[in-house]
Amino acid sequence: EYNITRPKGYTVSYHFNPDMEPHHFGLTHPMKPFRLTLTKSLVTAYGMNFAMDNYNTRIATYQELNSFHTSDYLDYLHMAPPEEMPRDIDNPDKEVKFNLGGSDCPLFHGLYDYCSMSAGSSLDAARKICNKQSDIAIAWGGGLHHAKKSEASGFCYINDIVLAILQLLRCYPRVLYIDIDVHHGDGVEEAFYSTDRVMTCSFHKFAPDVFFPGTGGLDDNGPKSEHNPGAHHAINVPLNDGITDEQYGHLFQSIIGKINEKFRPSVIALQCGADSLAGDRLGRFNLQVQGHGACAKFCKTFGIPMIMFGGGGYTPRNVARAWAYETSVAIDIDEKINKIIPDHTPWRKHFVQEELFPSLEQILGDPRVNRNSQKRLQEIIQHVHEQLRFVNA
Ligand code: VJV
Ligand code: CA
Ligand code: ZN
Repeated sequence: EYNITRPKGYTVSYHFNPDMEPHHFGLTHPMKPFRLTLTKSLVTAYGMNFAMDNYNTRIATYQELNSFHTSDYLDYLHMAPPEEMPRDIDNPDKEVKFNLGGSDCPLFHGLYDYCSMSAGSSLDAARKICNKQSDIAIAWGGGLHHAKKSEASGFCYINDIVLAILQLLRCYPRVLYIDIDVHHGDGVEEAFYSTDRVMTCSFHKFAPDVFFPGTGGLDDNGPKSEHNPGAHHAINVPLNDGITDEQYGHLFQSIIGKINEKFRPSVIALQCGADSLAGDRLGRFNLQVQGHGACAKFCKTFGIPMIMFGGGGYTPRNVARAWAYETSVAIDIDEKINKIIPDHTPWRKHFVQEELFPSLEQILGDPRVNRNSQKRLQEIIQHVHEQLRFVNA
């Protein structure tokens, strides 16, 4: 038994729109909006709602979406009729506009509302941070990092992160964007490629032509011209299959620690894509819930405001464990529940008795072979530290 009370000295806010859940990308599409409800249930089941300000968020307006996305694209997103079957399977010759209507980004019923809800949550989170009414704002319905200003990409239609960062830039001089989704945060990187007010840093599986989206190599560090303010302000950490908590934690702390020292961000935007967990349907890494959550915990030690976004995550029960655990990190009770939430499985006792789970470590799914050598990881750290020599905020 434990009592959950508000963390001392700072405020955490949780931004959620229950109407996102009923939306469907299609029965077998990997993106399942109900993982947001699953997360929220776990958060309330542990009483964490008592330690935070909880907001049911509004829908973003057309004008707000228009601060990044073009009118052409938004109008089409608004008007395009839902289709029964993804075009590229059903009818490969039919025209695809703005990359809408393929099997990755299907046109489903209520799509525009769904996108406006996701963006609305992230914008509300950013506003609470700007107003100083919140120190850590959580928007698990956001984090859709692939969307471009006139194009849908990789399950993302509206880039809520870009919209939220644009809002933060009105009140803060420098924003650090960190992306621990297993995919490269290409949309956010591209949007802020030419400015030194936003530094982007993505950790991802990198294998061009094999793994989506194929960008984000170690040498992609922003515009190559030294006269462009964005030079050296894009950091990429390309990884191989099977990286472990220990390796990831070491990389994350040495890279993000150094960025914090050199760039001195005034606020952090952390994309917490949960497809970097072991056992993810699309992912390739071996992170446990604790290792994933350690990233948020480390960012918190800088004592600056932070937004935590969702993102990928395709094994819903694991997504809920990770985001509920990260919520507990935000409100500072992660030590109390360190084992409970990461291992939360309704029928776990039964499985353990049946010896279906030889060890709790494997609760997320079978680990993948680790293809990250210590030598390579050291080279990555070295390269990033060299980039940061050019950065002085
Ligand atoms: O790899 C791709 C693109 C293809 C074309 C489309 N086919 C279906 C797959 C290959 C080249 N797309 C990726 C997109 C990943 C998006 C990740 C998003 C995020 O986590 O970073 C942020 C929210 C991809 N990988 C796997 C699939 N698509 C995939 C899509 C499906 C599917 C199974 C796998 C779509 C529909 C259905 N099954 C029924
Ligand atoms: Ca990433
Ligand atoms: Zn992803």
